[in-house]
Amino acid sequence: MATSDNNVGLGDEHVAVQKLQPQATIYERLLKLGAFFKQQYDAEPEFYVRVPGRVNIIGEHVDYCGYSVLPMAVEQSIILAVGSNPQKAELQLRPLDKGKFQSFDSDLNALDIKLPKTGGPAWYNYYLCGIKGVQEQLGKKWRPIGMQVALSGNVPLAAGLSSSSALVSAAVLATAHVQGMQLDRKLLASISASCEQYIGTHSGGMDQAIAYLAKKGCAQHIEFHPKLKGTPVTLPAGSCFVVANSLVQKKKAASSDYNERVVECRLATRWLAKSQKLPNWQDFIRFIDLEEECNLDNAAYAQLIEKQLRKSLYTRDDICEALGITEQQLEKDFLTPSTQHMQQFKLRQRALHVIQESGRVVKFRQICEQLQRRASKQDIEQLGKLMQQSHASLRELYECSHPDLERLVALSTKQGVSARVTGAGWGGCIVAMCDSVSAAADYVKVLKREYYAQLPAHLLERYQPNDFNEVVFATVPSNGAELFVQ
Ligand code: NG1
Ligand code: MG
Repeated sequence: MATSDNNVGLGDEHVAVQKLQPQATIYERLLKLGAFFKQQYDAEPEFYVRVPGRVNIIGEHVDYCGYSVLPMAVEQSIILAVGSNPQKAELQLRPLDKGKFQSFDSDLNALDIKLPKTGGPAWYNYYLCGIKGVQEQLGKKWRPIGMQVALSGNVPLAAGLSSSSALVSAAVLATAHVQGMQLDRKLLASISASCEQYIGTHSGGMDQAIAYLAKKGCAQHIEFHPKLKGTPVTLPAGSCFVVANSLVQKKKAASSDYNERVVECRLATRWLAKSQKLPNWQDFIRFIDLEEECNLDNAAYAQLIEKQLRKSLYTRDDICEALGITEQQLEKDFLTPSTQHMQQFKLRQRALHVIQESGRVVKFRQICEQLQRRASKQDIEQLGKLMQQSHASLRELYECSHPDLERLVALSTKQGVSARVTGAGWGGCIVAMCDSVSAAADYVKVLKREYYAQLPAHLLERYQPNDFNEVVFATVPSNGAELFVQ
């Protein structure tokens, strides 16, 4: 294997090759996976990879418009045990968690990412995306080195905690290491973000960025423009963030909801650029580029949107006429493969959400920084308000909530806890901010009693009474991607 031993001593901008120590929090999980690897391949793994899921504290549906986000890594992660074979260009994937997933084998010289018309792609396609990403990055330097992989994950699936990106990012890290690349965190995050698009979701880069840039003990303010940058943000002392899974699964890649929002944002940007009579208005599809070009502050941007875009729906004809394009051009230049059916578009609502949410992210970071200097009750309350406003905007303007998420948020509000949908929405999890560890414990108890114990029978039978610790839990910020050798 041409592993990247040259990562030793490169500092924390690179993924270090660490010796696996019994003190490591996931030691037991890795050993169990190692034993499974041995059973499958009759050999010891050469290395292990761990990539966490994430919870986004604020900044939802803004990354693909170029705006910053404020996530933290959770403790739940995807882990891989990996061996390599330069003699045989074969990929072998063996999931430890049987039942949910099937084994998968493929010739590395004939990788094929299959996107079915309905139902969403099979799980191993996420791994294939990662390989393809590294292959494209290396170009002529790529060598088809076989990989034997055993894998296991405890990030809840389709829950907005980014299990998909954890898998893609883990595949990128394992492949990059087998190929002998330097494991630069930002580069690997960008590769992971671009290659996950092969799954068909036109997402931004939040999940892959936090998967690599996360640091234990703090959230990260992640900026994408003009280039990827992570700044650690210390969350208020004593605060405790709780994640609660509504148990409504949203398989994003199996639906067009997400890409529909991406399309509406692109169209709104182009429309606004034209309204400003910019000579190069046809170049704009991201809100942030227009903001820069016109030197708009957050309030002025919101005013521009309210002035130029109406509340009611836009038809295809409205858009084509205003932008001077044909329907074919609309389909080719703006609609993605999964959104070719779109007939109507909401522009003002989507644009307002993105611009106002981007302002809330900046404010949230500022307040956290102020709190480092002097603790103030009003500042903490202000953080809670920002989270509530974010949720209201996602429900009203972005329309990506769900009745069960609304029930969770209403229960939180009743407890005096600020909560919001986290991740893409339409199901999945909420994130809630509690003032203290003990307040979080009380809050979790209430959710167990008022939400989880009341679940419909088909969901309830999957859990022991009073044992919902995997679906509602307090979380502390964990490390980003790690690589271990024994
Ligand atoms: P989820 O659905 O939580 O994995 C998605 C996107 C993010 C971001 C959020 C919404 C992917 C891989 N991730 O996250 O980039 O746009 O929605 O803020 O699709
Ligand atoms: Mg996802």
